[in-house]
Amino acid sequence: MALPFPILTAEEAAELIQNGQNLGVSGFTGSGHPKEVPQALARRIEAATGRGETFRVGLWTGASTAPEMDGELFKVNGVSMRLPYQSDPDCRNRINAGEAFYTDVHLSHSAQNAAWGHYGRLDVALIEVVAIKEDGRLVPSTSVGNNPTWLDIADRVILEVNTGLNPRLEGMHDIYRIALPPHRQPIPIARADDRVGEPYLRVDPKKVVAVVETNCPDRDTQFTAPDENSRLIAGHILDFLQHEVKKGRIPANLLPLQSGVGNVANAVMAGLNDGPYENLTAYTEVLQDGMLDMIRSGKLAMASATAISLSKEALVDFNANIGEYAKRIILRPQEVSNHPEVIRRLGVISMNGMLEADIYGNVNSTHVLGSKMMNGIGGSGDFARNAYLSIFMTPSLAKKGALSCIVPMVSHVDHTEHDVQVLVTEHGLADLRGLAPRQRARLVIEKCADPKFRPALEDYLARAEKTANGLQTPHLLGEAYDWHLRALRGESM
Ligand code: 0RQ
Repeated sequence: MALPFPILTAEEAAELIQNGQNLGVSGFTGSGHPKEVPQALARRIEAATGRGETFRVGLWTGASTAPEMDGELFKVNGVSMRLPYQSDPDCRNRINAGEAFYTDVHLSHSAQNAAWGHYGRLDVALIEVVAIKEDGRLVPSTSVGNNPTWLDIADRVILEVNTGLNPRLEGMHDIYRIALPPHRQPIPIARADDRVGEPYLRVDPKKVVAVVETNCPDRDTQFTAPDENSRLIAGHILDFLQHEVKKGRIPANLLPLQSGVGNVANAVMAGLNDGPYENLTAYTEVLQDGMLDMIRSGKLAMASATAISLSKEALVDFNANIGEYAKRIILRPQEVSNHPEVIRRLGVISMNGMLEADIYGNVNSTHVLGSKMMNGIGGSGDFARNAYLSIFMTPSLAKKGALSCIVPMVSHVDHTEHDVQVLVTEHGLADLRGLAPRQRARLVIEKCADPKFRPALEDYLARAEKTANGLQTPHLLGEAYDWHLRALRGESM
């Protein structure tokens, strides 16, 4: 059956998007985003603003995208509201200049919030796919993200069919739909490798107003070789996991792993790949190079994620051996990959980066010096609250040693002391489970703080214990943020 979808150019499709509309766009950590319509839209916005007209859209994605999407649209100041996670420098600059609003929301919540209408009406879904089947089902791209929901709730749909992607991605996805309450049922995933849905996205054909053919690769993610700090952090985590296995608290093949984005996370994977493990599994959001290496070496039996985000070299390997990888990778909607119910049931071991932690174990993942947005909470909260083990890691110092990543009180809280079980820096690992705040503070200072800042933290704690108005979580409220104030003045903390 030939589908009656209009085949349009990117320019023609961009003409279908109007000022003030909300766009639900595919894309998660630089993979699976539309490549050409956003650029055509940016040109249309630039032309309109050149004529003195206002042209701005709301932009909802799965997570971060790439320069040809967030970058182009934010360069022309064409986005009034962005959610739920971003990492593009142009996007970040507009947010921090107050020129665009940003709603930083847990990745697992974004689809249901949108379906409930909390973000307003979704006018257009703009989704990259690998192919459209004869019966209208869609072969998803390198990320699934929020696509099922965007396709469901949008008034109109524009599809980018990217022939540059590997057609053998077909079959790798598992699209399971979660109904809204009161119709919600348990998600029947009991193991990370359970398939519970179907490999295709579905769309009401009447809503499809344009199909645009593209032939573009995903953004490639650059990973640097693990630096000394990353290797040390990875080493502490590996020793800790080994200790937990010996204690009989986790099995020899560990529990399903979730790993955040970036070089430290990748270094931990490299460490695990060299470790004594077999038959590991992953229940995570993003599959990066490190996990691909582990699948290739046979250490990682399978990985469930919502996106594949690889370097150029890893992508070559992925495409060359996709038949083998397809047996071991499942890509799910992000409301399933990040679902609290499944994360809790599987007992995930969660490892995420952070900007700073305080001596009591509260973690700031998002705001530089309290006010300035970095990327967003992403999936870190979905995992931290519900994981069997929630681990946060960072080098102990930032900005050439001027900033301590261990502070008396974090300048913004993303993960509270109740959700943070383990803190790790290059100096050591603090296992906070079962400890009261003052016990935690001693351990965090001893194990995680850089020696340069340790005496000042010890002094803060000692004076707080003497003079605070209570000894559960002693603080010197007039002084707690002096560290950040010094940094804001350009001084060392
Ligand atoms: O800034 O590049 O301008 O120098 O923060 O720091 O050390 O490169 O760390 O790449 O591992 O990212 C929390 C941002 C860490 C990331 C964060 C400055 C530092 C540098 C980055 P410059 P690094 P990483 C799964 C899970 C939230 C989302 C998440 C993140 C920049 O891990 O976005 O976990 N997490 N999702 O100089 C001020 C400090 C600082 C600091 C570092 N204490 N104060 N600035 N920096 N520490 C993925 C998804 O959810 C999609």
